[in-house]
Amino acid sequence: MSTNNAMSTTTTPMTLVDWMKHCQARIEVALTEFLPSPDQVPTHLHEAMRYAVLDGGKRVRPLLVFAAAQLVDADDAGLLRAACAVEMIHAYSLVHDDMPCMDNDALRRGKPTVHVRYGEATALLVGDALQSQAFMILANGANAPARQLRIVQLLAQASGSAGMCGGQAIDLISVGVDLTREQLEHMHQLKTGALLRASVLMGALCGQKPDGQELSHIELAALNRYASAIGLAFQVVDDILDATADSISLGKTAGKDAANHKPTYVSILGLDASRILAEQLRLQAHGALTVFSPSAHSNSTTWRLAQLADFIVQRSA
Ligand code: GRG
Repeated sequence: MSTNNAMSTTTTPMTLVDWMKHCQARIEVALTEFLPSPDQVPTHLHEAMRYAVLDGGKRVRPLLVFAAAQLVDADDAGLLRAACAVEMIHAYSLVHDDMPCMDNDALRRGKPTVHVRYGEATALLVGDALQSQAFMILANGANAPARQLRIVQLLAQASGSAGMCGGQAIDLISVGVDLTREQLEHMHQLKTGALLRASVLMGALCGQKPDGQELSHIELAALNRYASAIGLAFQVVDDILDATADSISLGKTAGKDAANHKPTYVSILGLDASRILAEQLRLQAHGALTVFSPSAHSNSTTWRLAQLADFIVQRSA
């Protein structure tokens, strides 16, 4: 069964949970293959890279790649490369974010952070090497060259100073600062939103539409609106969970935002208004998808994207 298939081999569509499990299993296998072998020298670095990436996390970004690829006829091998590349960038960002020079955290994905387990110097190198590995995976990809180049550009833009790194830089200088809601939104669109947006667009660029056409500007703009809404929703929910959930459920230290005097949606809007905002963003995401079909039903190409918007807002970890 294809990763990209919205339906099971029978006519009954897979539930979201089953589809996620199916995709997550395929992602795990592909990540295992795309990471350097732990037997390869320097073995301690390769072991630490695998520790950082494998066996943990929700894999939201790869799932978005798969879901967006349902709009096109995507080749499975190219799709897995895009999905694994974006997850490696995400894993690198978590490793660096957890280091003492940044967020200084000891728990990630329910286990000790990479610098706690392997030391700071190795953690720094793990992040660096994962970033290189992500682009190596894409460079060796089999998509049509023009689309593959666009995929590389999207990931580079989303992870660099105009995206995730830029957002992280703003985050680091915002501790204890009273940001406006607009400033907070800008920071999160870069820090978290950029990579989620890239995931959606990368998936959509993994093939052509069934009629052999490229996605139109109108369709790409709709995907951008969808991605902006879920990117922000992801962060609003992250802030809500940080304030309301416990460390065991989250697999990372809860309550850190308030403890570190970080501006968040909860600190600026309050808990109730943050929950209302998350729901509004979920509906905005659904609204953007109506360009493709008026409503998301189980045989529409946007069904999984719509379901992932729901998952992002309704998740508990
Ligand atoms: C160090 C360049 C650099 C960037 C760090 C992503 C990031 C930027 C920092 C992570 C800190 C953080 C808690 C951000 C909030 C949203 C977020 C990215 C949460 C973690 O993503 P999930 O929930 O994690 O998708 P899993 O473990 O499920 O993959």
